[in-house]
Amino acid sequence: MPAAFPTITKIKFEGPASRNPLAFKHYDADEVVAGKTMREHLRFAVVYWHTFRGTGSDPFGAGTMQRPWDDGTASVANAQNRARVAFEFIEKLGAPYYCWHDRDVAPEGATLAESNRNLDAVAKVLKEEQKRTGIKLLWGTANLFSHPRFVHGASTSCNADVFAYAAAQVKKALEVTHELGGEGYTFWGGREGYQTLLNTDMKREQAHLARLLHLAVAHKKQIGFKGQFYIEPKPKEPTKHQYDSDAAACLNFLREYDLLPHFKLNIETNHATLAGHSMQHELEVAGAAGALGSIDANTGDELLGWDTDQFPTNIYLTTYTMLSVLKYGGFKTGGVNFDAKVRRESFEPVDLFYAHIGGMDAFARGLKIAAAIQKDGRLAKFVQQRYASWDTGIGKKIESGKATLKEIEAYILKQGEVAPNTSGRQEFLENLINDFL
Ligand code: XUL
Ligand code: CO
Repeated sequence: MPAAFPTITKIKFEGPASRNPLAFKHYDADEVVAGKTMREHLRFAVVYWHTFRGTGSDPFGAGTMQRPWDDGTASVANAQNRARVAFEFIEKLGAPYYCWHDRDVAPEGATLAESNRNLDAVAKVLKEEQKRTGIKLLWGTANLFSHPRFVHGASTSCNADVFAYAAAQVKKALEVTHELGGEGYTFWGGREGYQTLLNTDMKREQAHLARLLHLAVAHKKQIGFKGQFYIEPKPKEPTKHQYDSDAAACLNFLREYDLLPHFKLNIETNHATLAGHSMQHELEVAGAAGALGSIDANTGDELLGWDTDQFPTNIYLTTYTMLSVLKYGGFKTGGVNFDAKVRRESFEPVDLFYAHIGGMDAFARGLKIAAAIQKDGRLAKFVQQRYASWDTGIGKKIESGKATLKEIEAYILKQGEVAPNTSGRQEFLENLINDFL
């Protein structure tokens, strides 16, 4: 097979002074930062659906992407060829992982049996390529939203047969993920939500979603799949309201249905924005619950109110993201999956390289800056000292649950008035962060 990117060789680290657009300026995979290499910290994953299936179409116009290796057919042979191209790309880029939906890697057939055969045929090539290159699968997932059968949702459909179809599809996607040594499996509720409450039994739909997840947990055990399960919050799009709306809603749902021990969250930046939160907020909600699993690193456009899935280039964003990731002990099974697409106007194959190099460099800088802030210690110390009144005396007693309201009242009656509060020092802390950028 001729090379798909014949003029591009392996992307190297050349350092910040380099002016080569096809080189890393900051991501040096082997450089040790805070005790681990950057490769181990960041665990970058290339996303199959946007990078190899994205056409550049939008609601106003057709696809624009130039992908000379693609013959434009939905044949298995084309999908297998595309898989080889994907590995040429990922290998030249030097990312250690990739992620897919079942229907991105292999074409949907006329029946589930045919779709499963197609998936097996492409998975065979994926497995060969993983072996040849050492690139691994960060997570797999099933596309339960593109086909018209999922018009009313998948597990939350009003039609039980649609639930059954979705469950069967999840079973197969789990098995293929397992076969390919996937380190995780993600559930994003593509159409698990509603357009209008007038036709919706919300309680029943949510119970059905939980049922699917319980079935997946049971099947995972049965086939001996040890990978991590993730839920990916998103508040809306394509439905008006998605049940997995944000990290807090996902955690509440998982707790209510006794699923929390089996799941962590895959937090996506642009989904946080759509939920009216910052990425850091979502990471902190997940991290505090011990459920920070992985991230989808795309960002939105501040002036557009939809999921634009852009590559991350904002150093503040990557710094705050990595501050939270480091704070909660770093990625275990998860990583930085881009889930981003090049702009419709960036249609040449080389743009895929520029996009990923930029995202990887932005995260490398974020990691280095966050590690330096952590090592400096002033930020963490400030927060610790801010709560010092809880470490002794009445604070300690209240926190540990040993004080009654009566005792607390007696304490404050004796005290008279509380000691003056100290400043929150937001500006001081913002300046402190800037010292490291
Ligand atoms: C959609 C989205 C998905 C999930 C995987 O907004 O982020 O692509 O990451 O299904
Ligand atoms: Co995503």
